[in-house]
Amino acid sequence: MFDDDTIVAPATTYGKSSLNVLRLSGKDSLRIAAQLAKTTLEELKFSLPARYAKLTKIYFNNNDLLDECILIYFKAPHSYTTQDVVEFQCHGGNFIAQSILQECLRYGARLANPGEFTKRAFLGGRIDLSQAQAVAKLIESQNASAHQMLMRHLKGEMQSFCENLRTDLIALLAHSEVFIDYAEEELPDDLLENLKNKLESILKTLHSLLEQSKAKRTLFEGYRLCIIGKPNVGKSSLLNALLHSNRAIVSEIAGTTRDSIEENFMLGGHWLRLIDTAGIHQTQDSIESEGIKRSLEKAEESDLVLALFDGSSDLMQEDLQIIDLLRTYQKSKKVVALVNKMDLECKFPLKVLEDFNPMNLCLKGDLYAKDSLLNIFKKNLESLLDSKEESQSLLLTSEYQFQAVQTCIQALQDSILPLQNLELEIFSFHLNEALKAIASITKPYEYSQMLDVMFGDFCLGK
Ligand SMILES: Nc1nc2c(ncn2[C@@H]2O[C@H](COP(=O)(O)OP(=O)(O)OP(=O)(O)O)[C@@H](O)[C@H]2O)c(=O)[nH]1
Ligand SMILES: [Mg+2]
Repeated sequence: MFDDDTIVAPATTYGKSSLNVLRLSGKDSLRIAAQLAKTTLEELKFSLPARYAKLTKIYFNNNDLLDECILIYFKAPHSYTTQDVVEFQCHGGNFIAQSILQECLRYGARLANPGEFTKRAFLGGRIDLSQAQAVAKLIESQNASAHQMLMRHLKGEMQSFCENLRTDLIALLAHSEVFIDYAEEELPDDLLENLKNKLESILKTLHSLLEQSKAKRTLFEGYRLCIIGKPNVGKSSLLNALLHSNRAIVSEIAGTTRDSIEENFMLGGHWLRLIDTAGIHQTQDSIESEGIKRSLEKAEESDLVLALFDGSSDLMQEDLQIIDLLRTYQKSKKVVALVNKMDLECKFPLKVLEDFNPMNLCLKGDLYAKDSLLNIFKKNLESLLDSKEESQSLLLTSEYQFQAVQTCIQALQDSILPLQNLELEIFSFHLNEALKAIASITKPYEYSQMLDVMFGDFCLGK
């Protein structure tokens, strides 16, 4: 599975920046670096001790000076990939980094596949699969809590969890194997009870891991917040206020927003996707109807619905429709009711929203004053998201881990009946399946194709 090639890739994205980093990994890394520095392997080995940063002139087109780079040599096995690694820290911009890459290719390196550095770290035994997946997810992590959980995976907590589970399963298996050849009447009286209790306790642990992880899934995917309401209540004004920009058109004409508008923004430690939608109301206009259909779809797909009501207007049929929607959404997601335009005389019967603990809002005037209603709402929203994310327990972080745990649970459930019938061979067979599923979270050595697919999700250079 370990190929012999020396690979190269940029570790930073190209663009206007002061520095770029490229990495070479493999047995020829130092030789290739020496060729770029127009020196011999021996001289470079002498002048570039492992783990020291050295300012080095790099040449291209044979003799033209390209850049002065910082070179760092990580000697195998003390590197990320466990192989010889040379890191080039060059000046920013596309040209220098691209030219270094081209020179490395010319001297025999191959362009790394996405995730290949981490794949080598895994194959070299430096990290296990749960840690490798944490690396991939860390790069995309959307909020502080997700980052914290991924760091726990990276530090090896998932590895320890799987090892403990494996030890328990092996103990169960050993117990069963000992008695496989015994006749039923020779079996200890409490054997069935003992095995059943152990099995149930393992299943309980796995179920709780799965349930908690399902509940916190949005932690790793980022929250989607959808703003809904009848026309003209201030949905687009809220989007603009949260983004600090005039992203959406705001006007006193009802039906201004025809199609949904999506933007990302940061609130506290949370990276959110905010969706402004077309106002929900009865209409014969086919374009407006399509917009409203989309509003409902967006609300359906989101994790949190912000429903806006106009405090300066009487209760209308559309408001009742929105309240009905909130009751339905409440079953599967968080909903927040907001009564806007509180700078005007309040005509809206707030009582109809009492089940939703509505918050007052005003999107006119000094929005960003410390005690503005917008700021109070933002603080409340932040703590709502914090409480949604709070988790002391370890969580599964990828679809792959979910599947492995589900397979393990299934295998253990399949083992219950044979255990009750004292068919210990079949019981052991299912336990082995459960063991395989758990091992696949950290060390699935036998699945080389699967590894390619999994590491393919990484970005280049990691
Ligand atoms: N007085 C007052 N006017 C507001 C407030 N918030 C928004 N408005 C005004 O209400 C009108 C409608 O605001 P929008 O943000 O376009 O409302 P919308 O819900 O996006 O409307 P549609 O896109 O048509 O569904 C605009 O004239 C805003 O300036 C507020 O808190 N107080
Ligand atoms: Mg609008």
